[in-house]
Amino acid sequence: MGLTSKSTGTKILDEDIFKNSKTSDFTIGLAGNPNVGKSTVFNGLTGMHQHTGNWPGKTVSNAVGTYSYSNKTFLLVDIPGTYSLMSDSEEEEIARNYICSGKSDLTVVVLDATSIERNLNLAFQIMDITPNVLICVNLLDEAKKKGIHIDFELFSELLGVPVVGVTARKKHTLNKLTQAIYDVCNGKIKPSPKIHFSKQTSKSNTVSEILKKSEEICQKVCTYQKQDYNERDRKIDKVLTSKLFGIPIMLLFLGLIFWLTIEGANYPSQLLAKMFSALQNQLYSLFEWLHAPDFLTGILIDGMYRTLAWVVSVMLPPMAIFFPLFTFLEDLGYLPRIAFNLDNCFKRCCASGKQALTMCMGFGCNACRCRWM
Ligand SMILES: Nc1nc2c(ncn2[C@@H]2O[C@H](COP(=O)(O)OP(=O)(O)OP(=O)(O)O)[C@@H](O)[C@H]2O)c(=O)[nH]1
Ligand SMILES: [Mg+2]
Repeated sequence: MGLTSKSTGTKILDEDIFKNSKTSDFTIGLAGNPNVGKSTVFNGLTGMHQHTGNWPGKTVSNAVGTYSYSNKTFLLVDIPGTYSLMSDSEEEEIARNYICSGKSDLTVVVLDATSIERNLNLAFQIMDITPNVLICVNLLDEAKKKGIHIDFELFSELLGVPVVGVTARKKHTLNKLTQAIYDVCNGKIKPSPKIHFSKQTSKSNTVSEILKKSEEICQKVCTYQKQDYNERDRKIDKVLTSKLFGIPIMLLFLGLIFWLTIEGANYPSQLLAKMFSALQNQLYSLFEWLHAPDFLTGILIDGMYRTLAWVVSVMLPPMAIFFPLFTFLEDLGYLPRIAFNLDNCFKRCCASGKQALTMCMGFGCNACRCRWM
């Protein structure tokens, strides 16, 4: 049983999903909290290149791709991350609308293996809407590093729906997921959720009861080599997101990155400009030797070559410095903290802290625009 995949484009509207679903045997929605690896799972299954990034809010619209497994075609919908079906940011509304629309034959809820307790809240809400749920616990490599062990059989038994564990970055680990999706879609496995968010809340009339239930499940299915596995991260988090130090540390980091980018880019920019200028003289000599007409020299060297050389020498060095530095902050896991620190401030102008990150990236283009003007 081989897996073949086919991409069908990104940023798809709901009508397009409907059209595509007609040509596929099953439609699968990929839901979950932000930054749990949904797009990485999506890319692994469909062979597409959806943008992934270590910060919440990377995917802001539905994207679709298809893959085939055992003579069946599956349409996979990568939904923007959301913490709850009650959230109200634009991309979270897109997620909620799609999940609640009932357009999927199966909803795969992706959980972060290192924060199962927090992630389960959304899973319960989805199980309340549809019984056709499969839980995919991702980031098993990170969980292993932290000494977290998960009993998948017990997990599945307690929830009443199939649970599989994957490390989406390693494609071969997705085989279990493809098999489980196939089995559920073909009726070999029948999910039957045991916990219902709405029923529980009406009984006890409090959401905290549900949270207690999510906590109980976690205690049963997760075993920790070190109980204080999260202690160091929490201490660092407290400082990085504190009211007193959060913003100054953020300004320091971003200031340092911009300074390194602006100052550091001058040297390679000058070097590239000199190199292109030397090459330009050689090109003039070549065109003269070829007796090329003036208008051709004007178009090709004065026009195309000089513009291209100028753009490359001005734009390439800042990008070559800024993006690796930004990726370094991303790999450190600092970007979601920036989003958190700026959330209040951004909310005042009806935006979200997550937008700060794309805004930071946009600064490079603003600077270039100013120079052009
Ligand atoms: N170590 C590790 N990292 C992973 C794994 N899967 C995804 N990641 C990383 O986790 C980060 C988030 O992945 P995405 O696929 O963008 O997450 P997402 O759930 O689509 O995020 P949103 O679109 O913001 O909701 C990226 O940096 C991925 O490279 C995994 O199995 N192991
Ligand atoms: Mg995504």
